[in-house]
Amino acid sequence: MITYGVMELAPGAFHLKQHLSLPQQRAVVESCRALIDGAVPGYVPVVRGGGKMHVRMLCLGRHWNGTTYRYEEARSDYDQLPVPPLPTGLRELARNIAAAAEMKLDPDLCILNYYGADGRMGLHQDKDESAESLAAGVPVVSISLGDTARFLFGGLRRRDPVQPVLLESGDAFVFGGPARLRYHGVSRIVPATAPPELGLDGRFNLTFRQY
Ligand SMILES: O=C(O)CCC(=O)C(=O)O
Repeated sequence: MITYGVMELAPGAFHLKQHLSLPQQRAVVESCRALIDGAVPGYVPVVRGGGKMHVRMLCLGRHWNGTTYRYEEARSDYDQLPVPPLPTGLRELARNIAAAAEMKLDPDLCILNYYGADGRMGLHQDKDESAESLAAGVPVVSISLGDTARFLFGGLRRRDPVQPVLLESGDAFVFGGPARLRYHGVSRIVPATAPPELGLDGRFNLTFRQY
């Protein structure tokens, strides 16, 4: 049975509002801070065509290369450093969130993004995971922490209408099965909306995937 508080936005797409308690949010924020300012720090990717992304990114488990759109072991598009491992606790958290939406995910990678006040992300599909994973509709699990984001959830074609969804601190969003390849993005961050207890300016978002 799908857990109470889980809203199905489209077949296979679930918004789990306030899924993480404040102490859980605080713990994940601390991990994000330590990771993104750690020995292999977050950076602003430059993508194919030369544009800079509007987030600071750190990949865990596998590195997503913004120029080849492929996963790799070391950051060959940036500083050649090996990708840090995906911490077990985060992996377990994502697995449990997928289960709350009655989906199965055993993540081996996570993309951690930090959005400042002017952070955003254009509409895109998450389609660089393995053909098997995509064909099976293995879900992406997303966790939002800090400032609210105006998340856009679209269809399977770029020109399909998009549904705006406010993702607040502690929310999770799961999209798999028939929703796995839906377009999505973040049009803006709503500054100063983070719970004060987190001491966070801006927003962390983690998307867990199974290659
Ligand atoms: O920040 C978000 O909510 C979405 C992030 C995203 O789409 C991605 O990392 O591919």
